[in-house]
Amino acid sequence: MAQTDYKALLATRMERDFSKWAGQGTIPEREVYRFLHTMKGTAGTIGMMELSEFCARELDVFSEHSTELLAVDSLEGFMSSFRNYFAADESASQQETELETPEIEASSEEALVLVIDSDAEFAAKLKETLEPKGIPVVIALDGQKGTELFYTLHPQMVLLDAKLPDADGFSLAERFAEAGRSRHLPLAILSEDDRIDHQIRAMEVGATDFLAKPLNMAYFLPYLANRLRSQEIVLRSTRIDELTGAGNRQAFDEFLLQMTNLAERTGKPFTLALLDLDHFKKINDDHGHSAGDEVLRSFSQFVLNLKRESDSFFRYGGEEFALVLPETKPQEAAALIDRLHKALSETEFAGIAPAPIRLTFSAGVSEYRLKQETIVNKADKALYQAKRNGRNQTMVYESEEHDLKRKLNIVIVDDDSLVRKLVAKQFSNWKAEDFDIQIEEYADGLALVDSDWYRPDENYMILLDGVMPKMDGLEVLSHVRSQYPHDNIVVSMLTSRNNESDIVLALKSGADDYIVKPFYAQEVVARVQRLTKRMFQ
Ligand code: GH3
Ligand code: MG
Repeated sequence: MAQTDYKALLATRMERDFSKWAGQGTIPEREVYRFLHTMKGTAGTIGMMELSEFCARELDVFSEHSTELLAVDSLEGFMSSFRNYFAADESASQQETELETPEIEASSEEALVLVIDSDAEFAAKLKETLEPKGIPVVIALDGQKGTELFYTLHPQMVLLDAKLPDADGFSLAERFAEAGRSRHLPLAILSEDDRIDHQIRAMEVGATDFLAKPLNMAYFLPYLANRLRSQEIVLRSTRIDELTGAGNRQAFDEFLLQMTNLAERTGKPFTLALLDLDHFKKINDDHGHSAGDEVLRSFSQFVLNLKRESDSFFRYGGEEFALVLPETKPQEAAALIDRLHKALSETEFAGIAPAPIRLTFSAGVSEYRLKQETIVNKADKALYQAKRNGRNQTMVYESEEHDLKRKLNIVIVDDDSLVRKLVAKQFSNWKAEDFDIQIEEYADGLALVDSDWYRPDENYMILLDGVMPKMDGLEVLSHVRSQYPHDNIVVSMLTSRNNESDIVLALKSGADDYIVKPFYAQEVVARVQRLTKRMFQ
């Protein structure tokens, strides 16, 4: 649909509201407020920026909580201003925004910045400054959420306030610095108190920088670019994952390329196995992330000791490892890996937690044959099958018939049908390699909550409007967070950002992210791709 069609739809809806008002003679002030609020978001989303700004100004005049009744006659000027924005010749002067977009490709791995700061206004300002420059930002308002996001999202940079409501920023920095060392993570401690002993402490705990608040943005932007660039350069030049001693992702990518080239030249196939620890998250939850790190180290050493000389072992990411087995058939590889399973079942890892820890892993195996470049993808699908079959086992990728993609449900909850349509349409262009995508729309919170939407073995990305009739976004959010597990549900609030408390409440109530209205649907899709890629893969 082109922008003009959306504009026509919006005009029709507006006229429907106006004629309803005319029939009533009077209308509650809060209804006018709600009308403006919705108009503001939708107009901005479909590119009618002037109308959106007009609504924003008018919103200051009306109150959301008023009980007053307004005479419709007194709103005539107000209504004709609206109609003027839709006048036919205006479409020429209005800047056309192309909403029809080409097919979307999955976004590549790019820098993600994690801001951990209880000052939501400050964090939001960073987010809203960096994102237009192509650097996505995710916010945590306390140490606990910050830790969770740090380990799940693997950010390329962390900005951490020294004072957090539930943790000492310096101690947290010490843990992150240790865990992030293998990826040369830039980690800045921020504080209003820039006394020298604070700065010294930041360096002692392993932060790479100390930044005084308020930040000087003119300095901050080049600083950030500088840090991200050097991290990339260092990463490209290192081969070993410092935490585990396995080869790192960079080494894996290069090695795989060499192996495929060799296989194509010589016709000698090789096999790839992806190994993923089972229920690893529980170790973090039960014993803390340092114990989790220790387990990763122990597991890696365990495999390095038992693997054949000719096999190469890498940390693929998080708690997932890769084993490349040259001149080995998949069934042979599976037998080898089953020997690892057996040896691991006889091993206890002591000294990490109060009681010895036992581990299992699942593995997916795929053979490289000529001209099949998606070997990682196939091993990953086999791994997914191994998980679905109950974990602690090896699966060999057989054929495309058995492809089992992860299910990702994009759930759009917004009372504005135009916004729903726009966003849903944009998502329908997403041809995801790794996910089977389903788009679901709900007209309000109650419609979602009352429906049978949840299936435990699927993943969910919920895009949740803040202001809705019957049950507003925050109520839906609290319901979802209290009734369902966090692991497979990512929630992003769509907020009109009337004030700071909207965002604070959303993040405090368990939202993982927020998107400010008005937004462009393409932006929403790009954000969702990034988040889901990191959260669910
Ligand atoms: P499954 O059996 O399905 O694989 O479950 P799981 O818990 O192992 O997998 P899931 O993907 O749900 O969680 C993986 C967790 O690993 C999430 C993340 O917090 C944690 N993690 C990732 N990288 C690191 C790391 O470097 N150190 C620590 N301590 N934890 C990590
Ligand atoms: Mg796992």
